[in-house]
Amino acid sequence: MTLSLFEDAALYQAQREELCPGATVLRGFAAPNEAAIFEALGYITAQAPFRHLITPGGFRMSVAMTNCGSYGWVSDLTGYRYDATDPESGKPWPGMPDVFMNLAQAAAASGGFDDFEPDVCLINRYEAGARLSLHQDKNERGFSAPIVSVSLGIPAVFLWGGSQRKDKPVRIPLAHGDVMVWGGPARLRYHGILPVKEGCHPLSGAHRINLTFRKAV
Ligand code: MD3
Ligand code: FE
Repeated sequence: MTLSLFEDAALYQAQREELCPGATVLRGFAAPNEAAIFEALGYITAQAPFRHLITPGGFRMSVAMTNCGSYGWVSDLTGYRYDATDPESGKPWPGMPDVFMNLAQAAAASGGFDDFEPDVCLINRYEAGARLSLHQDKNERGFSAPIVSVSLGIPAVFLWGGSQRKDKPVRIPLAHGDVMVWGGPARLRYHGILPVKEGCHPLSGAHRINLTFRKAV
């Protein structure tokens, strides 16, 4: 049996873990929509292929990225920013598919944040060995909206830190379909992803894909 996103709230309730005020893990929340999500990813990456961005410090990121929505997160030697144009194509980013928007809004509401209106979906692709070191997400214009993150494909270990870089992070395993909502007091916590182990998933092959929905502007 396949449940739609909006069915059986009681079942999802049982899968909800509140890590701290404002931070909620929704285990398997995206799984019912996996086929539509991967179909949409195909359209997005045909227009805006995954690429390895360069950090302001001159390093090539091990995570490959692309975006959809009104803006996209980009990095180059001049810094990090949100831009309405894909610098590779000179065109606007692909639009946010309905299945993405509906999933992000349903997850935000389930995490306690009504009226989430994301204008960016940053899409991260990890291959074996790729990682994201501890950082804060603070390129957005405001921090009142939550961030919704969707894990797809091969598993990874999420590092959930504190409000200072030196705070020792807690390790949280993330599997295909898991969704996390970060808002309120949790919004500016340090976080990262440990180097991803080799694996294979029927929908993503050797990759882990992460969607992060943000209100950037
Ligand atoms: C906690 N991505 O793209 S998503 C990122 O799995 C990013 O690709 C990771 O961190 C990934 O910036 C982690 C989970 C996440 C996203 C944003 C957060 C956790 C967060 C913002 C504040 C606190
Ligand atoms: Fe982040």
